[in-house]
Amino acid sequence: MLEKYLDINPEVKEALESGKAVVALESTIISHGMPYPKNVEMARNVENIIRSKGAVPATIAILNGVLKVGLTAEEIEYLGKTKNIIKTSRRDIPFIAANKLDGATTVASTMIIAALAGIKVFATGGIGGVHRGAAETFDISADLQELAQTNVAVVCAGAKSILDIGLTLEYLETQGVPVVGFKTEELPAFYTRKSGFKVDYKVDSAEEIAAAIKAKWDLGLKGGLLVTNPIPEQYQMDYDTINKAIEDAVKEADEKGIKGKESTPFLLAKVKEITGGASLEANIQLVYNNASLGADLALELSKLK
Ligand code: PSU
Ligand code: MN
Repeated sequence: MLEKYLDINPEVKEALESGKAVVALESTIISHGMPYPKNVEMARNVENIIRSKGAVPATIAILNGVLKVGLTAEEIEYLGKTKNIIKTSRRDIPFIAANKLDGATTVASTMIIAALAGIKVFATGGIGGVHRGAAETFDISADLQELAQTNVAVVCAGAKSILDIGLTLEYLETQGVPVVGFKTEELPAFYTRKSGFKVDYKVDSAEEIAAAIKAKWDLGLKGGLLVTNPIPEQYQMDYDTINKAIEDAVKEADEKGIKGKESTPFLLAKVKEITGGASLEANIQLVYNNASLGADLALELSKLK
């Protein structure tokens, strides 16, 4: 039954069958998170980074209604270039699949498809979270619920302040999702290494993360683990500059009445525009850094089986 919907490419399939390290990658970051052609270049480099570490990348998307695990260079190019690719979260999957549409997967839907394929590690840039003003708008990303229920470890660069970072951490606590900091006690804030918030646990190696995630799943505790990996020092942005840009972007989104699934893509594009592209460069570098840690984590996990 699943074969009707799920298509795992031969390289990924072979890797999974022989217990090799595989790292899942999302596609909303390609279609809605970055402009063309930088998005495609980023996606290609991320796959190369993972390969250079000895792991296998599996970029995930829905094409013509099929849940694809592992994309060709042409498919990545198509996702990066084509307008009107549908940003696809958990609630969208049934419709996109049944109607044979093209969907770019968010963190939530990438986790779902990775888990269906048997992939345990997923690297990305940023996850969705509790938005500022969520007490009024109820805008809480489905990514957080997914982390609560789907068994995939997600490597990201922390929570950025387009979100309410404090509320995002509270939500994750309620849902039982461990938030670990890679070599840091402070939660990184995506573009910057500092946020003013603490992680639950500091870890100093991929091996330590692998041991924790194995313990979680061995004990039957459902759900993921969020690894927050600070952007490398040399690429981080000035704290005040980025926060001012985010304030202005959030204000403009409010004035324009941007809401729902449009919110995150709008804010990212606005911040990029306000910072003259500097935020995009930082974003790309932090994704590379996460891909590298994701590969290390997948390699460590594959040793534990
Ligand atoms: N944050 C980023 N870049 C992104 C996203 C978030 O820095 O591309 C994307 C991810 O795919 C994430 C999604 O899962 O936005 C969250 O959207 P929403 O808040 O609508 O759930
Ligand atoms: Mn939302």
